[in-house]
Amino acid sequence: MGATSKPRKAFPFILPKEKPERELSAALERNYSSYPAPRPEANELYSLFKYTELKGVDYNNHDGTITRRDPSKVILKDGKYYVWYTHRHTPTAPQGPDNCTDTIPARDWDLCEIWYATSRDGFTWEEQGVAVARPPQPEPGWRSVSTPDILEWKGRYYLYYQSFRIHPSTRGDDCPVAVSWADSPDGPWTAVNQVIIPNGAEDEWDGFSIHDPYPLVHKGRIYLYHKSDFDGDPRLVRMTGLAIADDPLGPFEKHPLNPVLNSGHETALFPFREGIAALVIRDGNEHYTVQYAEDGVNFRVASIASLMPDAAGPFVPDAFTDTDEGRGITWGLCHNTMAGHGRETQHTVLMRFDCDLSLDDVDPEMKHHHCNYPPEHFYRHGLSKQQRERISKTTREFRGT
Ligand code: AAL
Repeated sequence: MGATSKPRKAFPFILPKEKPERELSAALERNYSSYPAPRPEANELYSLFKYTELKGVDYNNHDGTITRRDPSKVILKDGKYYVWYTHRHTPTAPQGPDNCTDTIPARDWDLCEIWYATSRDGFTWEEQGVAVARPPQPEPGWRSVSTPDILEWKGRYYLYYQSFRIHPSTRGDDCPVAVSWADSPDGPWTAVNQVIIPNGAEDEWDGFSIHDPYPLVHKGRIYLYHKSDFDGDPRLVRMTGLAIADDPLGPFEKHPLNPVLNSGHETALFPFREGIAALVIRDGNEHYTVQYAEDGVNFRVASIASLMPDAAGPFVPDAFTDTDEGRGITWGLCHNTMAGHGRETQHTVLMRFDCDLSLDDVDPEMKHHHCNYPPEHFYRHGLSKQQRERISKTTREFRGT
């Protein structure tokens, strides 16, 4: 401030609800222009996430032989909730690429089938068994079918899923997306033996893997979001793209602006107001954010969250109603890949999550700004042996000993 300029009044104690008419720092400017509200409590796309263990599902004493993971969206039909997921029941836990066989899995989603469960309250689930089995060799999926999601379109149901012809450690977890259809969520499911979303060319972002298919109905069309792993230097980059069709069996047209989300892994999406909101959960610069795109394509960060659900499959009542007033979500199922009694028995369990990302429900407890973790939680993220050695070396050098 120059010696002659007028002293300015400090920023007010009460946070203005609207952007004040004054010069703002970049952070304050962003607080008013980038987020739906200047405080998280009033931000409809901000929430805490709370977790509950599911009742009714068994994991063989968590010995690693049973896994349930990558749940679909939850749908409600005739008073019952339905969910589909990857189910593995193998003689042992995954043994890695060098020790796997036709019955011993390489990875947690190898040698799997797609199973489903129903529930009256969303907490207790009754497993109903297989929805989509592995087809005979050499059809896509003979090695494993995994990571399903559901679409309801003109009274018929469609399950999109990853269909492996090689075990998922063979060449970077590559697989195409396949589809099966049924007239009822209870099946029977008919497999369509064709690749629904083909990979791009080898030098394109989706040249090798198309994972986590996630269909919604938007603007009268089928919007199918999916992830791809690419780049590979030093580790794969994960982003989310969009393919649009007028028929569930395609052709799906890849959006020219793909990838449409610069981060995310198993991204979950839902209609929100006139657009689409996304839970951008793991990986990338914008992991752990909730984002929003009025056009379903140009996403912007709407909130930053903690302890978000991995592989969320929310209950999205208006996923297929072609709404332009999306109401949001309050719960769903997700997974945690760290179950078991250590490395030898590591497997994945389904869990329930609750949140308030809804225009209808108001749950002030979900709008608190932080989660409290005990010290043990932090110590579990401890230093590796190599890190301890590096730190000791640097410390010795620093102290000159
Ligand atoms: C998940 C998903 C896909 C991957 C594997 C099983 O995180 O992204 O489904 O292929 O892991």
